[in-house]
Amino acid sequence: MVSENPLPDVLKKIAGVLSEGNRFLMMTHEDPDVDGLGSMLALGKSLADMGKEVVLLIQKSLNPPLSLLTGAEEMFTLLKPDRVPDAERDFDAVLALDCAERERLGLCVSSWPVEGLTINIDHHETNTFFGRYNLVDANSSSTGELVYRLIGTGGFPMGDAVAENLFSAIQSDTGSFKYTNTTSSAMRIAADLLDRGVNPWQTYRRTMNGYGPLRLKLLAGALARVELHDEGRIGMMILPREMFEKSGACGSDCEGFVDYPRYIAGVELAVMIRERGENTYKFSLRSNQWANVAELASRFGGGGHARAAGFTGNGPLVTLKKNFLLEAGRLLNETSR
Ligand SMILES: [Mn+2]
Repeated sequence: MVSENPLPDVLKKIAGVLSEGNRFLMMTHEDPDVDGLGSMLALGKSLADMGKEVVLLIQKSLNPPLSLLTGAEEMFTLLKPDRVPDAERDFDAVLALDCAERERLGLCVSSWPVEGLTINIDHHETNTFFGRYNLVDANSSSTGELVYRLIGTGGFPMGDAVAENLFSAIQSDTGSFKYTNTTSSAMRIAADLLDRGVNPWQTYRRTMNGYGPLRLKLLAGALARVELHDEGRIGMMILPREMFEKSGACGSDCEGFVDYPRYIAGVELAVMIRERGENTYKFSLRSNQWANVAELASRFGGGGHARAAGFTGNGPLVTLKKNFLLEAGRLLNETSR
Protein backbone atom coordinates (compact mmCIF):
# COMPACT_ATOMS: atom_id res chain seq x y z
CA MET A 1 0.00 0.00 0.00
CA VAL A 2 1.37 3.42 -0.96
CA SER A 3 1.29 5.42 2.25
CA GLU A 4 2.10 9.00 1.23
CA ASN A 5 -0.88 10.94 2.42
CA PRO A 6 -1.68 14.63 1.77
CA LEU A 7 -4.93 14.87 3.72
CA PRO A 8 -4.49 12.80 6.86
CA ASP A 9 -7.09 14.47 9.09
CA VAL A 10 -10.10 14.36 6.83
CA LEU A 11 -9.10 10.90 5.60
CA LYS A 12 -9.09 9.64 9.19
CA LYS A 13 -12.41 11.29 9.99
CA ILE A 14 -14.15 9.83 6.95
CA ALA A 15 -12.56 6.41 7.49
CA GLY A 16 -13.92 6.57 11.05
CA VAL A 17 -17.45 7.37 9.84
CA LEU A 18 -17.33 4.49 7.36
CA SER A 19 -15.93 2.08 9.96
CA GLU A 20 -18.60 2.88 12.51
CA GLY A 21 -21.65 3.13 10.24
CA ASN A 22 -23.58 0.31 8.63
CA ARG A 23 -25.66 1.83 5.84
CA PHE A 24 -24.34 4.09 3.13
CA LEU A 25 -25.72 5.73 0.02
CA MET A 26 -23.34 6.74 -2.78
CA MET A 27 -23.78 8.79 -5.92
CA THR A 28 -21.71 10.54 -8.57
CA HIS A 29 -22.20 13.36 -11.09
CA GLU A 30 -24.79 13.07 -13.87
CA ASP A 31 -23.48 11.67 -17.16
CA PRO A 32 -21.12 9.63 -14.99
CA ASP A 33 -17.65 8.61 -16.13
CA VAL A 34 -15.29 5.76 -15.30
CA ASP A 35 -13.67 7.68 -12.43
CA GLY A 36 -16.97 8.46 -10.71
CA LEU A 37 -18.48 5.02 -11.24
CA GLY A 38 -15.26 3.11 -10.60
CA SER A 39 -14.75 5.02 -7.34
CA MET A 40 -18.30 4.27 -6.21
CA LEU A 41 -17.99 0.60 -7.14
CA ALA A 42 -14.60 0.26 -5.43
CA LEU A 43 -15.54 1.92 -2.16
CA GLY A 44 -18.99 0.29 -2.19
CA LYS A 45 -17.54 -3.19 -2.66
CA SER A 46 -14.87 -2.64 -0.02
CA LEU A 47 -17.53 -1.62 2.53
CA ALA A 48 -19.86 -4.44 1.43
CA ASP A 49 -17.00 -6.89 1.98
CA MET A 50 -17.02 -5.74 5.61
CA GLY A 51 -20.70 -6.67 5.85
CA LYS A 52 -22.06 -3.15 5.47
CA GLU A 53 -25.11 -2.25 3.42
CA VAL A 54 -24.28 0.02 0.51
CA VAL A 55 -26.65 1.49 -2.07
CA LEU A 56 -25.04 2.85 -5.25
CA LEU A 57 -27.46 5.23 -6.92
CA ILE A 58 -27.28 6.40 -10.53
CA GLN A 59 -29.70 8.51 -12.52
CA LYS A 60 -30.29 6.14 -15.41
CA SER A 61 -29.09 2.76 -16.58
CA LEU A 62 -25.59 2.51 -18.05
CA ASN A 63 -24.59 1.58 -21.58
CA PRO A 64 -21.40 -0.27 -22.52
CA PRO A 65 -18.60 0.28 -21.81
CA LEU A 66 -19.61 1.83 -18.45
CA SER A 67 -21.98 -1.05 -17.74
CA LEU A 68 -19.01 -3.42 -18.07
CA LEU A 69 -17.27 -2.12 -14.92
CA THR A 70 -17.09 -4.87 -12.33
CA GLY A 71 -20.23 -4.78 -10.20
CA ALA A 72 -22.06 -2.18 -12.32
CA GLU A 73 -25.11 -4.46 -12.65
CA GLU A 74 -25.78 -4.03 -8.94
CA MET A 75 -26.28 -0.29 -9.10
CA PHE A 76 -29.68 1.19 -8.45
CA THR A 77 -31.23 3.32 -11.15
CA LEU A 78 -33.23 6.31 -10.06
CA LEU A 79 -35.44 6.26 -13.14
CA LYS A 80 -36.67 2.73 -12.47
CA PRO A 81 -38.85 3.43 -9.43
CA ASP A 82 -39.32 -0.22 -8.52
CA ARG A 83 -35.61 -0.47 -7.84
CA VAL A 84 -35.12 2.81 -6.00
CA PRO A 85 -34.08 2.22 -2.41
CA ASP A 86 -36.43 3.58 0.20
CA ALA A 87 -35.67 7.30 0.42
CA GLU A 88 -36.76 7.30 4.04
CA ARG A 89 -34.20 4.71 4.95
CA ASP A 90 -31.72 5.84 7.54
CA PHE A 91 -28.30 6.04 5.98
CA ASP A 92 -25.36 6.60 8.29
CA ALA A 93 -23.78 8.77 5.61
CA VAL A 94 -24.46 9.84 2.03
CA LEU A 95 -21.42 10.13 -0.24
CA ALA A 96 -20.84 12.01 -3.48
CA LEU A 97 -17.87 10.87 -5.54
CA ASP A 98 -16.14 12.83 -8.31
CA CYS A 99 -18.80 15.55 -8.18
CA ALA A 100 -17.69 19.21 -8.05
CA GLU A 101 -20.96 20.66 -6.80
CA ARG A 102 -24.28 19.55 -5.38
CA GLU A 103 -26.23 20.53 -8.50
CA ARG A 104 -24.07 18.25 -10.65
CA LEU A 105 -25.68 15.26 -8.91
CA GLY A 106 -28.56 15.73 -11.34
CA LEU A 107 -31.75 13.94 -10.28
CA CYS A 108 -29.83 12.09 -7.54
CA VAL A 109 -29.71 15.39 -5.66
CA SER A 110 -33.19 14.55 -4.32
CA SER A 111 -31.52 11.84 -2.21
CA TRP A 112 -28.81 14.21 -0.90
CA PRO A 113 -29.87 15.16 2.63
CA VAL A 114 -30.00 18.86 3.53
CA GLU A 115 -28.96 18.01 7.04
CA GLY A 116 -27.40 14.72 7.98
CA LEU A 117 -23.97 13.33 7.40
CA THR A 118 -22.71 13.99 3.90
CA ILE A 119 -19.27 13.18 2.50
CA ASN A 120 -17.84 14.80 -0.62
CA ILE A 121 -14.86 13.01 -2.21
CA ASP A 122 -13.53 14.76 -5.28
CA HIS A 123 -10.53 16.17 -7.16
CA HIS A 124 -12.07 19.01 -9.22
CA GLU A 125 -10.43 22.36 -8.54
CA THR A 126 -13.87 24.01 -8.74
CA ASN A 127 -15.31 21.84 -5.94
CA THR A 128 -17.65 23.83 -3.69
CA PHE A 129 -17.08 21.78 -0.48
CA PHE A 130 -20.78 20.97 -0.29
CA GLY A 131 -20.44 18.05 2.12
CA ARG A 132 -20.11 18.03 5.88
CA TYR A 133 -16.83 16.21 5.34
CA ASN A 134 -14.88 17.15 2.23
CA LEU A 135 -12.06 14.98 0.98
CA VAL A 136 -11.18 17.32 -1.87
CA ASP A 137 -7.75 17.49 -3.47
CA ALA A 138 -7.19 19.04 -6.89
CA ASN A 139 -3.68 17.58 -6.91
CA SER A 140 -5.06 14.05 -7.01
CA SER A 141 -5.19 12.55 -10.48
CA SER A 142 -8.63 11.14 -9.91
CA THR A 143 -11.28 10.41 -7.33
CA GLY A 144 -10.08 6.82 -7.56
CA GLU A 145 -6.75 7.92 -6.11
CA LEU A 146 -8.53 9.51 -3.12
CA VAL A 147 -10.65 6.40 -2.59
CA TYR A 148 -7.47 4.30 -2.66
CA ARG A 149 -6.04 6.48 0.12
CA LEU A 150 -9.29 6.28 2.08
CA ILE A 151 -9.36 2.48 1.86
CA GLY A 152 -5.72 2.42 2.99
CA THR A 153 -6.36 4.81 5.87
CA GLY A 154 -9.28 2.75 7.15
CA GLY A 155 -7.53 -0.56 6.56
CA PHE A 156 -10.58 -1.61 4.51
CA PRO A 157 -10.47 -4.71 2.33
CA MET A 158 -9.11 -4.41 -1.21
CA GLY A 159 -10.20 -7.49 -3.15
CA ASP A 160 -9.87 -7.97 -6.89
CA ALA A 161 -13.00 -6.02 -7.85
CA VAL A 162 -11.97 -3.08 -5.66
CA ALA A 163 -8.44 -2.95 -7.10
CA GLU A 164 -9.74 -3.27 -10.68
CA ASN A 165 -12.24 -0.45 -10.33
CA LEU A 166 -9.68 1.83 -8.69
CA PHE A 167 -7.22 1.13 -11.48
CA SER A 168 -9.89 1.78 -14.12
CA ALA A 169 -10.73 5.10 -12.46
CA ILE A 170 -7.09 6.27 -12.43
CA GLN A 171 -6.34 4.87 -15.88
CA SER A 172 -9.36 6.62 -17.35
CA ASP A 173 -8.93 10.05 -15.72
CA THR A 174 -5.22 10.21 -16.62
CA GLY A 175 -5.90 9.19 -20.23
CA SER A 176 -3.96 5.99 -19.60
CA PHE A 177 -1.21 7.83 -17.73
CA LYS A 178 -0.52 10.56 -20.26
CA TYR A 179 -2.40 13.70 -19.17
CA THR A 180 -0.79 16.36 -16.95
CA ASN A 181 -2.50 14.89 -13.87
CA THR A 182 -0.29 11.79 -14.23
CA THR A 183 1.71 12.33 -11.05
CA SER A 184 4.31 10.04 -9.56
CA SER A 185 1.89 9.23 -6.74
CA ALA A 186 -0.80 8.22 -9.26
CA MET A 187 1.73 5.89 -10.85
CA ARG A 188 2.87 4.49 -7.49
CA ILE A 189 -0.73 3.71 -6.62
CA ALA A 190 -1.24 2.17 -10.06
CA ALA A 191 1.89 0.08 -9.53
CA ASP A 192 0.55 -1.18 -6.20
CA LEU A 193 -2.73 -2.11 -7.93
CA LEU A 194 -0.78 -4.04 -10.58
CA ASP A 195 1.03 -5.86 -7.77
CA ARG A 196 -2.39 -6.84 -6.51
CA GLY A 197 -3.13 -8.56 -9.79
CA VAL A 198 -4.82 -5.93 -11.95
CA ASN A 199 -4.31 -6.46 -15.68
CA PRO A 200 -4.09 -3.00 -17.33
CA TRP A 201 -4.91 -4.22 -20.84
CA GLN A 202 -8.04 -5.98 -19.58
CA THR A 203 -9.25 -2.93 -17.67
CA TYR A 204 -8.51 -0.72 -20.68
CA ARG A 205 -10.38 -3.00 -23.05
CA ARG A 206 -13.31 -3.10 -20.67
CA THR A 207 -13.62 0.66 -20.32
CA MET A 208 -12.55 1.86 -23.76
CA ASN A 209 -13.09 -0.96 -26.22
CA GLY A 210 -16.52 -2.00 -25.09
CA TYR A 211 -18.22 0.29 -27.58
CA GLY A 212 -20.44 -0.95 -30.38
CA PRO A 213 -19.88 -0.27 -34.11
CA LEU A 214 -22.38 2.61 -34.05
CA ARG A 215 -19.75 4.67 -32.22
CA LEU A 216 -17.64 4.58 -35.37
CA LYS A 217 -20.56 5.79 -37.50
CA LEU A 218 -21.06 8.66 -35.09
CA LEU A 219 -17.33 9.44 -35.09
CA ALA A 220 -17.21 9.50 -38.89
CA GLY A 221 -19.99 12.09 -38.93
CA ALA A 222 -18.40 14.12 -36.16
CA LEU A 223 -14.93 14.18 -37.74
CA ALA A 224 -16.39 15.39 -41.03
CA ARG A 225 -17.68 18.45 -39.18
CA VAL A 226 -14.65 19.51 -37.16
CA GLU A 227 -14.17 23.29 -37.37
CA LEU A 228 -11.09 25.37 -36.65
CA HIS A 229 -11.47 28.87 -35.18
CA ASP A 230 -9.30 31.67 -33.87
CA GLU A 231 -6.51 31.14 -36.39
CA GLY A 232 -6.46 27.44 -35.70
CA ARG A 233 -6.07 27.72 -31.93
CA ILE A 234 -9.58 26.41 -31.24
CA GLY A 235 -10.76 23.04 -32.55
CA MET A 236 -14.52 22.54 -32.41
CA MET A 237 -16.66 19.46 -32.86
CA ILE A 238 -20.44 19.78 -32.93
CA LEU A 239 -22.77 16.85 -32.32
CA PRO A 240 -26.40 17.71 -33.07
CA ARG A 241 -29.10 15.31 -31.96
CA GLU A 242 -29.86 14.32 -35.55
CA MET A 243 -26.32 12.93 -35.81
CA PHE A 244 -27.09 10.50 -32.98
CA GLU A 245 -30.46 9.65 -34.50
CA LYS A 246 -28.98 9.03 -37.96
CA SER A 247 -26.16 6.84 -36.68
CA GLY A 248 -28.25 5.06 -34.05
CA ALA A 249 -25.50 5.78 -31.49
CA CYS A 250 -26.28 6.63 -27.88
CA GLY A 251 -25.08 9.56 -25.78
CA SER A 252 -22.15 7.77 -24.17
CA ASP A 253 -20.79 6.80 -27.60
CA CYS A 254 -19.19 10.23 -28.01
CA GLU A 255 -17.04 9.81 -24.88
CA GLY A 256 -13.49 10.92 -25.70
CA PHE A 257 -14.31 12.45 -29.11
CA VAL A 258 -13.09 15.85 -27.90
CA ASP A 259 -9.56 14.45 -28.11
CA TYR A 260 -9.70 14.46 -31.94
CA PRO A 261 -9.77 18.24 -32.47
CA ARG A 262 -7.38 18.49 -29.52
CA TYR A 263 -4.61 16.69 -31.34
CA ILE A 264 -4.54 18.94 -34.41
CA ALA A 265 -1.23 20.85 -34.58
CA GLY A 266 -1.69 24.45 -33.47
CA VAL A 267 -4.87 23.77 -31.46
CA GLU A 268 -4.64 24.89 -27.84
CA LEU A 269 -8.28 24.57 -26.91
CA ALA A 270 -10.65 21.84 -28.06
CA VAL A 271 -14.39 21.91 -27.55
CA MET A 272 -17.08 19.36 -28.21
CA ILE A 273 -20.62 20.72 -28.27
CA ARG A 274 -23.32 18.13 -27.87
CA GLU A 275 -27.03 18.88 -28.23
CA ARG A 276 -28.79 17.46 -25.19
CA GLY A 277 -32.29 18.77 -25.72
CA GLU A 278 -34.28 21.70 -27.08
CA ASN A 279 -31.83 24.63 -26.87
CA THR A 280 -29.62 22.74 -24.41
CA TYR A 281 -26.00 22.07 -25.27
CA LYS A 282 -23.23 20.38 -23.30
CA PHE A 283 -19.79 21.91 -23.87
CA SER A 284 -16.77 19.70 -23.12
CA LEU A 285 -13.47 21.61 -23.05
CA ARG A 286 -9.86 20.45 -23.22
CA SER A 287 -6.63 22.40 -23.44
CA ASN A 288 -3.12 21.33 -24.33
CA GLN A 289 -0.56 23.69 -22.82
CA TRP A 290 -1.63 26.77 -20.97
CA ALA A 291 -5.31 27.71 -21.24
CA ASN A 292 -7.22 27.13 -18.01
CA VAL A 293 -10.50 25.65 -19.25
CA ALA A 294 -11.89 25.30 -15.71
CA GLU A 295 -11.78 29.08 -15.51
CA LEU A 296 -13.33 29.43 -18.96
CA ALA A 297 -16.10 26.96 -18.05
CA SER A 298 -16.80 28.83 -14.82
CA ARG A 299 -17.55 31.98 -16.86
CA PHE A 300 -20.48 29.96 -18.24
CA GLY A 301 -21.56 28.43 -14.92
CA GLY A 302 -19.57 25.20 -15.28
CA GLY A 303 -16.28 23.93 -13.92
CA GLY A 304 -13.74 21.15 -13.90
CA HIS A 305 -9.97 20.91 -14.16
CA ALA A 306 -7.37 23.19 -15.77
CA ARG A 307 -7.04 20.87 -18.79
CA ALA A 308 -10.53 19.33 -18.84
CA ALA A 309 -13.77 21.08 -17.97
CA GLY A 310 -17.33 21.59 -19.13
CA PHE A 311 -20.59 23.47 -18.85
CA THR A 312 -24.16 23.39 -20.12
CA GLY A 313 -25.41 26.23 -22.32
CA ASN A 314 -29.06 27.11 -22.85
CA GLY A 315 -30.21 28.97 -25.95
CA PRO A 316 -29.83 28.77 -29.72
CA LEU A 317 -26.58 27.18 -30.88
CA VAL A 318 -25.48 30.17 -33.00
CA THR A 319 -25.61 32.48 -30.00
CA LEU A 320 -23.94 30.00 -27.63
CA LYS A 321 -21.21 29.32 -30.15
CA LYS A 322 -20.59 33.03 -30.77
CA ASN A 323 -20.40 33.84 -27.05
CA PHE A 324 -18.16 30.90 -26.39
CA LEU A 325 -15.71 31.77 -29.18
CA LEU A 326 -15.58 35.34 -27.95
CA GLU A 327 -14.69 34.33 -24.37
CA ALA A 328 -12.35 31.55 -25.48
CA GLY A 329 -10.51 33.87 -27.86
CA ARG A 330 -10.21 36.44 -25.09
CA LEU A 331 -8.79 33.84 -22.70
CA LEU A 332 -6.27 32.65 -25.29
CA ASN A 333 -5.16 36.24 -25.98
CA GLU A 334 -4.88 37.10 -22.28
CA THR A 335 -2.89 34.03 -21.35
CA SER A 336 -1.08 33.09 -24.55
CA ARG A 337 2.62 32.43 -24.13
MN1 LIG B 1 -12.54 12.44 -12.01
